[in-house]
Amino acid sequence: MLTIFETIEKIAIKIDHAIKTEDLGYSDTENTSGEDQLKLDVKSDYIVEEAFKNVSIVKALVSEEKEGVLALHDEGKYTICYDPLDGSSLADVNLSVGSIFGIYEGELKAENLVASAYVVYGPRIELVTATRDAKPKHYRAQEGLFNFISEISLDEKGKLNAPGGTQQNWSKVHKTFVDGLFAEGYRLRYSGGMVPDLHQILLKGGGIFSYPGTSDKPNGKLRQLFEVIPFAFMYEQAGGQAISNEGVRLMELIPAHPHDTSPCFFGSNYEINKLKEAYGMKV
Ligand code: AHM
Ligand code: MG
Repeated sequence: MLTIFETIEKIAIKIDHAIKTEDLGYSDTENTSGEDQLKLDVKSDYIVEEAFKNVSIVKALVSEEKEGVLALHDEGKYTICYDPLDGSSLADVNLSVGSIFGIYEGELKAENLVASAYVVYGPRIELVTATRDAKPKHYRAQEGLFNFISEISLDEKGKLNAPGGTQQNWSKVHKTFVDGLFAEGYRLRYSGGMVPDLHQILLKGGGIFSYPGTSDKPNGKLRQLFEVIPFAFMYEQAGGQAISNEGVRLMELIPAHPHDTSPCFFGSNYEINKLKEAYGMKV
Protein backbone atom coordinates (compact mmCIF):
# COMPACT_ATOMS: atom_id res chain seq x y z
CA MET A 1 0.00 0.00 0.00
CA LEU A 2 2.93 2.31 0.70
CA THR A 3 4.02 1.94 -2.94
CA ILE A 4 0.52 2.91 -4.09
CA PHE A 5 0.41 5.93 -1.77
CA GLU A 6 3.89 7.03 -2.91
CA THR A 7 2.74 6.75 -6.52
CA ILE A 8 -0.28 8.93 -5.67
CA GLU A 9 2.11 11.54 -4.22
CA LYS A 10 4.01 11.65 -7.53
CA ILE A 11 0.74 11.84 -9.45
CA ALA A 12 -0.42 14.73 -7.24
CA ILE A 13 2.65 16.82 -7.99
CA LYS A 14 2.22 16.25 -11.73
CA ILE A 15 -1.52 16.98 -11.79
CA ASP A 16 -0.95 20.12 -9.72
CA HIS A 17 1.62 21.23 -12.29
CA ALA A 18 -0.85 20.54 -15.11
CA ILE A 19 -3.58 22.55 -13.34
CA LYS A 20 -1.20 25.48 -13.00
CA THR A 21 0.23 25.44 -16.51
CA GLU A 22 -2.13 23.81 -19.01
CA ASP A 23 -4.99 25.10 -21.13
CA LEU A 24 -8.24 25.12 -19.08
CA GLY A 25 -10.51 24.67 -22.13
CA TYR A 26 -12.61 21.76 -23.34
CA SER A 27 -11.27 18.83 -25.35
CA ASP A 28 -13.32 17.45 -28.26
CA THR A 29 -14.26 14.27 -26.33
CA GLU A 30 -16.96 13.14 -23.88
CA ASN A 31 -16.56 10.78 -20.92
CA THR A 32 -18.67 7.66 -20.30
CA SER A 33 -21.33 9.66 -18.45
CA GLY A 34 -21.76 11.83 -21.58
CA GLU A 35 -20.06 14.88 -20.03
CA ASP A 36 -17.71 17.05 -22.10
CA GLN A 37 -14.16 16.44 -21.01
CA LEU A 38 -11.78 19.25 -20.26
CA LYS A 39 -8.24 18.98 -21.60
CA LEU A 40 -7.21 18.84 -17.95
CA ASP A 41 -9.43 15.76 -17.32
CA VAL A 42 -7.76 13.95 -20.21
CA LYS A 43 -4.26 15.00 -19.14
CA SER A 44 -4.84 14.06 -15.47
CA ASP A 45 -6.22 10.68 -16.50
CA TYR A 46 -3.10 10.09 -18.60
CA ILE A 47 -0.82 11.05 -15.68
CA VAL A 48 -2.52 8.50 -13.37
CA GLU A 49 -2.42 5.75 -15.98
CA GLU A 50 1.25 6.32 -16.79
CA ALA A 51 2.23 6.32 -13.10
CA PHE A 52 0.46 3.04 -12.22
CA LYS A 53 1.68 1.25 -15.36
CA ASN A 54 4.98 0.67 -13.54
CA VAL A 55 3.50 -0.57 -10.26
CA SER A 56 3.33 -4.37 -10.41
CA ILE A 57 0.92 -4.82 -7.47
CA VAL A 58 -1.76 -2.99 -9.48
CA LYS A 59 -3.86 -5.49 -11.39
CA ALA A 60 -6.12 -3.01 -13.17
CA LEU A 61 -7.33 0.57 -13.36
CA VAL A 62 -10.87 1.89 -13.71
CA SER A 63 -11.19 5.61 -14.45
CA GLU A 64 -14.18 7.90 -14.14
CA GLU A 65 -13.05 9.33 -17.47
CA LYS A 66 -13.09 6.03 -19.37
CA GLU A 67 -15.40 3.12 -20.07
CA GLY A 68 -14.25 -0.31 -18.94
CA VAL A 69 -11.33 -1.75 -17.05
CA LEU A 70 -7.69 -1.29 -18.08
CA ALA A 71 -5.78 -4.48 -17.27
CA LEU A 72 -2.21 -3.77 -16.10
CA HIS A 73 -0.38 -6.59 -14.28
CA ASP A 74 -1.71 -10.17 -14.08
CA GLU A 75 0.19 -10.81 -10.85
CA GLY A 76 -1.21 -7.60 -9.28
CA LYS A 77 -3.40 -7.68 -6.19
CA TYR A 78 -5.33 -4.40 -6.36
CA THR A 79 -7.69 -2.64 -8.74
CA ILE A 80 -7.61 1.14 -8.41
CA CYS A 81 -10.79 3.02 -9.28
CA TYR A 82 -10.13 6.73 -9.57
CA ASP A 83 -11.47 10.12 -10.52
CA PRO A 84 -8.34 11.87 -11.83
CA LEU A 85 -9.67 15.42 -11.48
CA ASP A 86 -12.94 15.77 -9.63
CA GLY A 87 -14.68 19.12 -9.90
CA SER A 88 -12.49 20.02 -12.89
CA SER A 89 -15.02 22.57 -14.17
CA LEU A 90 -14.13 24.69 -11.11
CA ALA A 91 -10.49 25.09 -12.19
CA ASP A 92 -11.22 27.99 -14.58
CA VAL A 93 -12.65 30.04 -11.70
CA ASN A 94 -9.66 29.07 -9.57
CA LEU A 95 -11.54 27.07 -6.93
CA SER A 96 -10.05 23.95 -5.34
CA VAL A 97 -10.32 20.60 -7.11
CA GLY A 98 -9.19 17.07 -6.24
CA SER A 99 -8.27 13.51 -7.21
CA ILE A 100 -9.91 10.46 -5.59
CA PHE A 101 -8.61 6.88 -5.43
CA GLY A 102 -10.37 3.71 -4.22
CA ILE A 103 -8.15 0.64 -3.83
CA TYR A 104 -10.08 -2.61 -4.12
CA GLU A 105 -8.97 -6.20 -3.62
CA GLY A 106 -11.14 -8.66 -5.57
CA GLU A 107 -14.56 -7.93 -7.03
CA LEU A 108 -15.43 -4.25 -7.35
CA LYS A 109 -17.78 -3.66 -4.43
CA ALA A 110 -17.62 -1.54 -1.31
CA GLU A 111 -16.78 -4.29 1.17
CA ASN A 112 -13.66 -5.10 -0.92
CA LEU A 113 -12.24 -1.60 -0.61
CA VAL A 114 -9.05 -1.92 1.43
CA ALA A 115 -7.81 1.66 1.28
CA SER A 116 -8.63 5.04 -0.18
CA ALA A 117 -6.90 8.34 -0.77
CA TYR A 118 -7.68 11.80 -2.05
CA VAL A 119 -5.66 14.84 -3.02
CA VAL A 120 -6.85 18.44 -2.68
CA TYR A 121 -5.34 20.99 -5.07
CA GLY A 122 -5.93 24.30 -3.32
CA PRO A 123 -3.56 27.00 -2.09
CA ARG A 124 -1.49 23.95 -1.05
CA ILE A 125 -1.49 20.33 -2.18
CA GLU A 126 -2.83 18.04 0.54
CA LEU A 127 -3.19 14.27 0.65
CA VAL A 128 -5.38 12.14 2.91
CA THR A 129 -5.00 8.37 3.04
CA ALA A 130 -7.09 5.78 4.86
CA THR A 131 -6.50 2.10 5.54
CA ARG A 132 -8.42 -0.46 7.58
CA ASP A 133 -7.99 -0.32 11.38
CA ALA A 134 -6.55 3.21 11.37
CA LYS A 135 -7.71 6.82 11.37
CA PRO A 136 -7.23 8.71 8.09
CA LYS A 137 -3.85 10.41 7.79
CA HIS A 138 -3.45 13.99 6.60
CA TYR A 139 -0.35 15.16 4.70
CA ARG A 140 0.66 18.50 3.18
CA ALA A 141 3.18 18.94 0.36
CA GLN A 142 6.15 21.20 0.80
CA GLU A 143 8.75 21.46 -1.94
CA GLY A 144 7.52 18.25 -3.49
CA LEU A 145 7.55 16.21 -0.25
CA PHE A 146 4.46 15.17 1.69
CA ASN A 147 4.77 15.87 5.42
CA PHE A 148 2.48 14.11 7.89
CA ILE A 149 0.26 16.62 9.73
CA SER A 150 -2.09 14.52 11.88
CA GLU A 151 -4.66 11.78 12.04
CA ILE A 152 -8.23 12.83 11.29
CA SER A 153 -11.02 12.26 13.79
CA LEU A 154 -14.53 13.64 13.45
CA ASP A 155 -16.26 15.16 16.48
CA GLU A 156 -19.68 13.77 17.42
CA LYS A 157 -21.34 16.96 16.14
CA GLY A 158 -20.12 19.65 13.78
CA LYS A 159 -21.19 23.04 12.43
CA LEU A 160 -20.98 22.79 8.65
CA ASN A 161 -23.65 21.93 6.13
CA ALA A 162 -22.79 21.15 2.47
CA PRO A 163 -26.05 20.36 0.65
CA GLY A 164 -25.56 19.29 -2.99
CA GLY A 165 -27.93 18.92 -5.92
CA THR A 166 -30.30 21.41 -7.50
CA GLN A 167 -32.50 22.71 -4.64
CA GLN A 168 -35.55 22.97 -6.89
CA ASN A 169 -35.36 19.19 -7.39
CA TRP A 170 -34.97 18.20 -3.73
CA SER A 171 -37.71 16.18 -2.07
CA LYS A 172 -39.85 17.87 0.59
CA VAL A 173 -38.28 15.68 3.26
CA HIS A 174 -34.80 16.72 2.22
CA LYS A 175 -35.65 20.42 2.09
CA THR A 176 -37.20 20.27 5.57
CA PHE A 177 -34.10 18.48 6.87
CA VAL A 178 -31.69 21.06 5.38
CA ASP A 179 -33.82 23.99 6.60
CA GLY A 180 -33.82 22.37 10.05
CA LEU A 181 -30.02 22.34 10.10
CA PHE A 182 -29.86 26.04 9.24
CA ALA A 183 -32.48 26.79 11.91
CA GLU A 184 -30.16 25.00 14.35
CA GLY A 185 -27.22 27.27 13.47
CA TYR A 186 -25.35 25.24 10.84
CA ARG A 187 -23.29 27.24 8.35
CA LEU A 188 -23.53 26.74 4.60
CA ARG A 189 -20.25 25.52 3.11
CA TYR A 190 -20.58 24.28 -0.46
CA SER A 191 -18.04 24.98 -3.20
CA GLY A 192 -19.32 22.39 -5.69
CA GLY A 193 -16.15 20.32 -5.43
CA MET A 194 -16.77 17.20 -3.34
CA VAL A 195 -13.10 16.82 -2.44
CA PRO A 196 -12.60 20.26 -0.84
CA ASP A 197 -16.16 20.20 0.58
CA LEU A 198 -15.71 16.83 2.29
CA HIS A 199 -12.13 17.71 3.30
CA GLN A 200 -13.31 20.86 5.05
CA ILE A 201 -15.88 18.94 7.10
CA LEU A 202 -13.29 16.30 8.06
CA LEU A 203 -10.74 18.89 9.19
CA LYS A 204 -13.13 21.31 10.91
CA GLY A 205 -14.47 18.63 13.23
CA GLY A 206 -17.68 17.67 11.45
CA GLY A 207 -20.99 18.49 9.87
CA ILE A 208 -22.77 16.95 6.91
CA PHE A 209 -22.32 16.71 3.13
CA SER A 210 -25.32 15.49 1.16
CA TYR A 211 -25.95 14.67 -2.47
CA PRO A 212 -29.46 13.18 -2.35
CA GLY A 213 -31.56 11.53 -4.99
CA THR A 214 -33.47 14.35 -6.71
CA SER A 215 -36.42 14.50 -9.10
CA ASP A 216 -34.03 14.95 -12.06
CA LYS A 217 -31.40 12.51 -10.73
CA PRO A 218 -33.12 9.85 -8.58
CA ASN A 219 -29.80 8.03 -8.09
CA GLY A 220 -27.87 11.19 -7.32
CA LYS A 221 -24.85 12.35 -9.30
CA LEU A 222 -21.82 10.97 -7.53
CA ARG A 223 -20.30 7.71 -8.77
CA GLN A 224 -20.07 4.78 -6.39
CA LEU A 225 -16.66 3.31 -7.24
CA PHE A 226 -14.66 6.51 -7.74
CA GLU A 227 -16.30 9.02 -5.42
CA VAL A 228 -18.88 7.64 -3.00
CA ILE A 229 -17.21 4.48 -1.65
CA PRO A 230 -13.68 5.96 -1.19
CA PHE A 231 -15.15 8.85 0.85
CA ALA A 232 -17.57 6.57 2.74
CA PHE A 233 -14.54 4.61 3.93
CA MET A 234 -12.74 7.85 4.95
CA TYR A 235 -15.73 9.05 6.98
CA GLU A 236 -16.23 5.73 8.75
CA GLN A 237 -12.52 5.48 9.56
CA ALA A 238 -12.68 9.04 10.98
CA GLY A 239 -15.50 7.98 13.32
CA GLY A 240 -18.40 9.33 11.25
CA GLN A 241 -21.08 7.71 9.10
CA ALA A 242 -21.84 7.46 5.39
CA ILE A 243 -25.26 6.29 4.21
CA SER A 244 -27.59 6.20 1.20
CA ASN A 245 -31.17 7.51 0.75
CA GLU A 246 -32.49 4.30 2.32
CA GLY A 247 -30.21 4.55 5.32
CA VAL A 248 -27.97 1.72 4.11
CA ARG A 249 -24.23 2.05 4.79
CA LEU A 250 -22.51 3.12 1.58
CA MET A 251 -19.83 0.58 2.49
CA GLU A 252 -22.40 -2.10 1.58
CA LEU A 253 -22.90 -0.89 -2.01
CA ILE A 254 -22.45 -3.38 -4.84
CA PRO A 255 -22.27 -1.43 -8.12
CA ALA A 256 -23.90 -3.20 -11.07
CA HIS A 257 -21.83 -1.10 -13.48
CA PRO A 258 -18.55 0.77 -12.86
CA HIS A 259 -20.17 4.15 -13.52
CA ASP A 260 -23.26 3.68 -11.32
CA THR A 261 -24.14 6.56 -9.00
CA SER A 262 -25.79 6.63 -5.58
CA PRO A 263 -27.44 9.23 -3.37
CA CYS A 264 -25.01 9.82 -0.52
CA PHE A 265 -24.73 11.45 2.90
CA PHE A 266 -21.44 11.77 4.79
CA GLY A 267 -21.12 13.28 8.23
CA SER A 268 -20.49 13.10 11.91
CA ASN A 269 -22.80 10.98 14.05
CA TYR A 270 -25.17 13.67 15.29
CA GLU A 271 -26.05 15.00 11.83
CA ILE A 272 -26.41 11.56 10.22
CA ASN A 273 -28.65 10.38 13.06
CA LYS A 274 -30.74 13.53 12.59
CA LEU A 275 -30.97 12.75 8.86
CA LYS A 276 -32.13 9.20 9.62
CA GLU A 277 -34.91 10.56 11.83
CA ALA A 278 -35.96 13.14 9.21
CA TYR A 279 -36.10 10.50 6.47
CA GLY A 280 -37.77 7.93 8.75
CA MET A 281 -34.81 5.54 8.53
CA LYS A 282 -33.80 3.26 11.39
CA VAL A 283 -31.32 5.07 13.72
P1 AHM B 1 -17.34 15.72 -11.77
O1 AHM B 1 -16.81 14.37 -11.38
O2 AHM B 1 -17.91 15.72 -13.16
O3 AHM B 1 -16.36 16.80 -11.55
O4 AHM B 1 -18.65 15.99 -10.86
C1 AHM B 1 -18.60 15.76 -9.48
C2 AHM B 1 -18.81 17.04 -8.74
C3 AHM B 1 -18.51 16.89 -7.28
O5 AHM B 1 -17.21 17.30 -6.99
C4 AHM B 1 -19.51 17.79 -6.61
O6 AHM B 1 -19.84 17.38 -5.32
C5 AHM B 1 -20.66 17.72 -7.52
O7 AHM B 1 -20.17 17.41 -8.80
C6 AHM B 1 -21.39 19.02 -7.59
O8 AHM B 1 -22.56 18.87 -8.32
P2 AHM B 1 -23.68 20.02 -8.32
O9 AHM B 1 -23.10 21.13 -9.13
O10 AHM B 1 -24.85 19.36 -8.96
O11 AHM B 1 -23.96 20.41 -6.89
MG1 MG C 1 -15.91 13.34 -10.15
